[in-house]
Amino acid sequence: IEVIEGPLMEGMNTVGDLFGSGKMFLPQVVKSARVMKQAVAHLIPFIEEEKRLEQERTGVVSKARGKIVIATVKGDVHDIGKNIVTVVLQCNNFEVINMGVMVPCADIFARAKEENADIIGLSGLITPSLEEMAYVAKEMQRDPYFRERKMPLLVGGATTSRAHTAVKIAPNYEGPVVYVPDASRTVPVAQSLLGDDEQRAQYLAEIAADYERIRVQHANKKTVPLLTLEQARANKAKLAFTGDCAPVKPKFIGRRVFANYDLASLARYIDWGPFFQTWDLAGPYPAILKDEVVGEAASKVFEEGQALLKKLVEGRWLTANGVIAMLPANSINDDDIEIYTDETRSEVALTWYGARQQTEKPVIDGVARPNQCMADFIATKSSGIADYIGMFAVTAGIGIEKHEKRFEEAHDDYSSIMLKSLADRLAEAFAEHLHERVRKEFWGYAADESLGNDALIKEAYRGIRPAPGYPACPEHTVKAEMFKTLQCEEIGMRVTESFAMFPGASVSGFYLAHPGSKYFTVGKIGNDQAEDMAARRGVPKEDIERWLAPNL
Ligand code: B12
Repeated sequence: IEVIEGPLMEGMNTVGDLFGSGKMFLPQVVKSARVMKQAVAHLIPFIEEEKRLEQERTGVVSKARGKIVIATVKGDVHDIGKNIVTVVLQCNNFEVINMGVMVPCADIFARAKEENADIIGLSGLITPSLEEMAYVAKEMQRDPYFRERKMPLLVGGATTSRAHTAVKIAPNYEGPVVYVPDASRTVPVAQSLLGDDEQRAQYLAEIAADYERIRVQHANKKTVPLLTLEQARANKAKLAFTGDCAPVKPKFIGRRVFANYDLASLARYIDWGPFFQTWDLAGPYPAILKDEVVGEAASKVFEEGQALLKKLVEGRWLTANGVIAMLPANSINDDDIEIYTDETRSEVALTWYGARQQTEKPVIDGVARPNQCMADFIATKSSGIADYIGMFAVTAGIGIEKHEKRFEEAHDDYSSIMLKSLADRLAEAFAEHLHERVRKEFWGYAADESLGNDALIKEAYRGIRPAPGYPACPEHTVKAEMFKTLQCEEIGMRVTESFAMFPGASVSGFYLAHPGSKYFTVGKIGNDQAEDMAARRGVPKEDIERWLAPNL
């Protein structure tokens, strides 16, 4: 205990202070934590014995600063952010029980009770997880164990926000609910929540006032003027589907599987930008390597990332599998894309229901900008023009568990997080690379395209690769049908009940080839569109309201 509480804790406190004041960066913190964890693991048998003797002697049970049960919610597979938060809290002498991913509410509750936890922390990356978090808060309210203790609930992860937490999660539970934007903020928040009564009361009052302000602002928010769905449709993007813009028939119709894809060829397509985002280092790549503030930390983590990448490629640690399909398609009902099983176009494989922009568009040089929808980029069925669409699902995460486990057993969170972030990069690189092959070979509408990686990252090619969940197509549910059509189980991929993909390092989406197709943000849509979509899909309007909640 002396070794831990003396030199090791002193070291970690220095790391914590430097991190808190922006003089040290996340990779260094996670690495320092590795030293601490490995040392503690070595000392634990001795400590347990000492603790037992000490307890026997004094009757006093020593305690960490607080115990936090943390989990990625049901249906969501992402855990890099949550694992980083775990490490940072542990560095600061909090005891953290990290329950992993896709954890149902009941399991979180059972564990929190069993461990006599002080705080519950939830993480989520995609929008369906927001709803699950609101559900957990409701259940905490229903359960007297949490309600009476007013056990704090922390909320974090890429799609969560202060506004969403204040408006949609906090009102469900009378205990404190706090949104935490990043790992470095977690420590002061946990400290305040578990501090002495006065500190806690003051912090809770601040949070309550802040969230109340947000709720009032939200309620009074001037709603952006929306067109009716009918008006928006009348102002759709009107593209030509003849001449140079006539649809090109893909080289094959149907599905093609790419199993055990060569990792070295994928590594060349990596976009390193988001890699630094994972490590909380801000700035564009490659300039970030020379950045005055974060350059040194960025260069180091980059170098170590490259080294692990080399190892995992050479040692074939991961299996990359993918599947694509090229299918006939036409747009129907203005906003939807009907995708057919074959050229007879008699049997529908699936319909991709689209959301259309409804905000009023500016008029530039006398021309109103269009109210776009993905369906605008595919020829209408009534035009009689035979158009096509592509679909893909790729993963680079098969086989990752074994290596993650190995690192975790060695108390090496740094390498475990590094490995996950590289698997994610490879999955994206796979999507980029297959898309290039689709344009040049399988669809073949850009056979002589010749672009370097920078140009690919800047999307300087014809056509787009929208992924369900992205701003142009914010609705995730289509993945269930895509996965059926692509027969993804054959390549070891599946969707969860919240439409996240498993393994985590996976990407899926559509290929659109029209030269005028581009990404856009759907943004706010109206109630009339929710009603119309419910009717088109034959589902209750409440389902649409749930699936498109952030847009409504
Ligand atoms: C890298 C990335 C990926 C990686 C995986 C990321 C990962 N492993 O976490 C890959 C390439 C696999 C991926 C795939 C997809 N992605 Co993505 N992805 C991103 C990106 C660019 C960065 C996310 C990231 O890694 N950030 C760094 C980590 C460390 O941050 P973090 O997880 O948020 O955690 C920090 C904090 O949030 C906080 N925190 C996190 N959890 C907790 C918990 C507690 C208790 C506390 C206190 C704090 C806390 O602390 C952490 C450390 O500071 C974001 C865009 C963005 N700007 O965020 C999109 C984004 C998250 N992705 C998105 C989508 C849609 C997808 C896909 C569904 C697309 C698709 N159809 O293929 C898939 C889903 C994959 C699956 N398995 O289901 C959307 C989600 C939006 C939505 N509407 O749902 C985003 C926001 C992009 C966008 N603008 O549309 N993605």
